[in-house]
Amino acid sequence: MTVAVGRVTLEHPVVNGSGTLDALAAEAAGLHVAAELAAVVTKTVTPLPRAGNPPPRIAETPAGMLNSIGLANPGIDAFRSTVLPRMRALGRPLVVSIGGFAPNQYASLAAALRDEDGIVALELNVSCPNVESGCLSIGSDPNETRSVTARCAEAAGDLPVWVKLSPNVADVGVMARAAEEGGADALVAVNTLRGAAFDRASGAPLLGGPGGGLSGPAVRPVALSAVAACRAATSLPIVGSGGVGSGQDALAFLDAGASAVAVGTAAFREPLLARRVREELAGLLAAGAGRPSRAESRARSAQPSTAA
Ligand code: FUM
Repeated sequence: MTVAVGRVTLEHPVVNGSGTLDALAAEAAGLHVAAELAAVVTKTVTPLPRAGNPPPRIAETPAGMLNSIGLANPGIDAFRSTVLPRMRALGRPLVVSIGGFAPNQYASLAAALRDEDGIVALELNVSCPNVESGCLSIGSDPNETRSVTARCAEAAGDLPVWVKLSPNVADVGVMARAAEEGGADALVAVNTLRGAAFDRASGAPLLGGPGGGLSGPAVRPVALSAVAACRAATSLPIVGSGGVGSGQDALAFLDAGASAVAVGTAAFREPLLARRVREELAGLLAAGAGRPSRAESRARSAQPSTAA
């Protein structure tokens, strides 16, 4: 089950999506979720502390969930002094998600984290739809994406840089290529799809923040399509993210071109989901040994027939 995501070797292909797991709180509650993950991905850290968006911050929708957290986090200084040492003590590889409101903020975060032990990669969040500036405004412009990736790749030293892409763009393949040109080691595809919901009785928005992001089974086909587009546009390894709730879902992401998958929304109901996904995927891969991969099938169908 070992997989390589660029320069990072993972024990198996299942990680968590940024912002969907408080691994420390889970541990305190006796749920050893981190142990089930090949790497623990942190909530996005920004240069300064952020209280986040006003409540309500989540709302259920048919086959999905909307969130508008607003990048609530303690800021990089408190993250390094307080959170990171406790996360390190979990004994799992850490991927730290970083976000900001201008390219130089990402680069300063990368520089601050480059020499910290236990971190195997940085994930650039250029795709959060729930803040009024930064993030998605960078990730929906190929020049900005290329430039912020290049600045972070330089500032991060030897630390691999993954870029988390948004489905809220006309062509995710263009953004994937920009990240590759900027020196990304891997892509994470995708963040949430912009969404909104309104209370039937009052007509008021169900979320308190300025935006909302849809996740869960409803977005899986969107995410699979984005992974396939990234696969076609670049040669970077991809972590597929969006509605993974079973080994079968994970296999679909591998078929689309991903090397690993992130679980998120479904783990709110089933905290140890990562274990089930990993076990089911292992079974499916063993049962399907010899099944041609999607890439092989494509290559075969592209070859001229030699039949008489
Ligand atoms: O609102 C949030 O903090 C969401 C972040 C994200 O989607 O990256």
